Amino acid sequence: EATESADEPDGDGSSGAFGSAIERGEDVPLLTGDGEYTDDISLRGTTHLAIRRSDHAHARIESIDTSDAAAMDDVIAVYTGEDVVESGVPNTIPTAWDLPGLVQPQYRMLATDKVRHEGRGIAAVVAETPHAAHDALERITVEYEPLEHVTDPVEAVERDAPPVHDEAADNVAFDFELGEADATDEAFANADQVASVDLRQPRIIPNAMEPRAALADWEDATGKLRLWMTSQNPHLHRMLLSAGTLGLPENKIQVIAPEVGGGFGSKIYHYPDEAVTAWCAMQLGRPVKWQATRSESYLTDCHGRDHVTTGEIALDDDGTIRGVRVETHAGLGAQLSQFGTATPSYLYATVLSGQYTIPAIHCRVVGAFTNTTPVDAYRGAGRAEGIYVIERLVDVGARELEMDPAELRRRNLVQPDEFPYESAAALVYDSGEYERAMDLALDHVDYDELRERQRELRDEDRYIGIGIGNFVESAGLSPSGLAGDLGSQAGGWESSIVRFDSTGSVTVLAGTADQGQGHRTTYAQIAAEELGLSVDDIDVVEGDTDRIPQGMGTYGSRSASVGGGSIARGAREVREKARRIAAHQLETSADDLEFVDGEFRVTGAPDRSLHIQTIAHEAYLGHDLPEGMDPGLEETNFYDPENFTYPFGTHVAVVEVDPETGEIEIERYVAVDDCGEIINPMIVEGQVHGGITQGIGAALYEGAAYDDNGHLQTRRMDEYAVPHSTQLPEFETDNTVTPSPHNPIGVKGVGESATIAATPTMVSAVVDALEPFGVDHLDMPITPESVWRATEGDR
Ligand code: PCD
Repeated sequence: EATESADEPDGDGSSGAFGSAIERGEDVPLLTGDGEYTDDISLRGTTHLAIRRSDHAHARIESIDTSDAAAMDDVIAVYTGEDVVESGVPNTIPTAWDLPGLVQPQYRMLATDKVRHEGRGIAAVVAETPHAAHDALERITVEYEPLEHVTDPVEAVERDAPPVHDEAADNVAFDFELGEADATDEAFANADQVASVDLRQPRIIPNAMEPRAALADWEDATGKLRLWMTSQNPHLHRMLLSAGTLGLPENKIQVIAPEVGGGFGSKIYHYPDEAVTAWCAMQLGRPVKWQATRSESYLTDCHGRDHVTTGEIALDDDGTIRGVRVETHAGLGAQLSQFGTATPSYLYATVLSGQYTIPAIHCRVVGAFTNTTPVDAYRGAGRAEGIYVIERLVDVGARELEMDPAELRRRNLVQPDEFPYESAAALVYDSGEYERAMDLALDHVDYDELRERQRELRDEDRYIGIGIGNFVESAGLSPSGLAGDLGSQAGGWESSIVRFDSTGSVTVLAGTADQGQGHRTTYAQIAAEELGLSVDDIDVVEGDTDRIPQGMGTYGSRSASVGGGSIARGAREVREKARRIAAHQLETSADDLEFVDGEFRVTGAPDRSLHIQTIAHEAYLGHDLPEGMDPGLEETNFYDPENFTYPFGTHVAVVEVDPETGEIEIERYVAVDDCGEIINPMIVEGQVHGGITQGIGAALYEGAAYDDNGHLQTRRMDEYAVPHSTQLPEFETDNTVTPSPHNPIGVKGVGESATIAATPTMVSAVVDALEPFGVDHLDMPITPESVWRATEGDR
């Protein structure tokens, strides 16, 4: 059931496009193998790049001998980090988010002096075939002086830990604080009860279906670089290549993201590898292609999470939350990835209020360098980690008070009339009806009856658990001014072009870049709605910086709200120009025109009308336009959101745990999500399914592990457990609709929501099942072994 919105899509609604479960037009080529991915693209004379990587966690490079490799058949060139330095390019992988006191060590395209994590690139081989390039890697001889290493973020900042960088002897990249320390201490001192939890959120490896890839083409005569790559944000890559690594003028770089097979955060960043690909093409004057292998991806795609946290919650006996205090050590890996600083600081600490009214919050985050793969955003980025902490705290708080966990949540929810709600963690939530979504989710499972059943089953030695996950997230990154105040080196706006072609079809060019989300369908729905057309009239173009001059890209669940907001605004401007042309040609005033079914009709004289597609034709003919009006019918729009959007919802999981075998069976999984106005319910449901799956993956199966030598142990798909469909229940999804009051089309993001919700929900469920065993918390991934160990004494 939808609430009324002041800010619904503005069209007349007659196209019916916005809000319907239109099938994804892009799927046919994707599902039949016709989609064109980076590796499918071939240029004449293409050569192939392979990268020699460090197999040490930490070592000084004594020498690199490339002569054997260079002499091999079909090998064209072998380069080391020194060659890149000598070429004189800026050679800097830049940080995109500054923090007070941040230590920013040098980060080059290829290592020169030291390697600081396993998988760090040290040499590049270009050959006629991919096989020749890979074979030659083994013939490069590298002599190392191994150094002591550290992989754990807490151990890294202990005294005597080996420094990853000389610039940060204590391995502290930043020491971040948010909230009021004194007020929080006072809240804790005055509260009736305090509960706490120590927890770890392990490293997650993104596992996009398509590993990263790049194809670079350098045209010497014009000094132009064309780079096809697996990018979530081609314009950002263009900027970072220009200002950071290669030093080419931005107008001499074209970045193209063709089909991209999933990203989940991992394809936001400017990695060394794609820059090396481009640099090699510039040296050789021939196209160069790099395609990561799966195990290369495990070693080099930015990992997610890696938090070690102590959280405390202060409560009164009646269940009122008085305060929350959190201290986290966040592993950053060996180098700072672009948003590696923002993810565990601002994106994390600011959601610690969750859906609750909490008067005092204080959070400290120590960002630590470790000899591991760099860490950055992974689906839910920061907000997933933060919501996990507050939801675990509410659960342990409920145990402490012996109160039902749903009841404790309910007593502290922010109420609908409190919006806009400014939390003690510095965010202003735009709108929400938390209790309505929570009730709906609990009704789906008949919560009270289920609790009854849980009690009965316990008498038979059967243990079911009911997990509840309430979430709210800051999506739609981000208002540019705010981002700038907090240290961002980039804006948070989005840009689009809405263009009528002269025969009446429409092209929408968008600065975002899809990796499977379905933008081509949903953007067409937005434009169709605003222009009174059918989605078939609209073609959507993304992912090419030469066709779409500006953009910020796809991450932080921003494309629907910021990208879609921009398209709606552009389409409205187009419609208003068309209205003025119609008024002129119908010899009436623009105010006297109604817009119905794509037609401007004179009020009271509906037979006098002009269709917007006819007007488009007139606009390009230019024969009969209003005095002073320029021909053409297209608008470029830049939309800078005034706030984040705040999707929310409640997920509920019902599990049965067998303490004898440790087996966890998911009986039911209910997700109620509120992402404001829904553009396409089928796509939203798909986003929720994928999100739940990744959340369950983190809770029960996934997690990267390093061994004592600093080697990644989970480097293949049979060593790193992503969930299989057979391990998942049928998901039961539902929605409430609370529009965002400030977004032009009332939408909020949804891409990350379910991952944020599912992880705490699942942990809550398993821990709830094990209450009779006195288990208050289990760290992820909760494996049968960890269940078995936790129940050992009591079985
Ligand atoms: N929607 C609708 N409605 C609403 C919302 C939304 O319909 N209300 C839809 C849209 O349009 C799109 C989708 O849905 O289509 C999504 O959206 P969003 O939320 O806005 O988001 P985006 O921006 O588009 O995207 C992004 C996200 C993220 S962030 C992530 S991680 C993930 C997700 O997305 N990734 C991915 N999802 C997905 N899917 C797929 N298929 N793939 C991928 O990769 Mo980050 O920051 O990067 O960490």
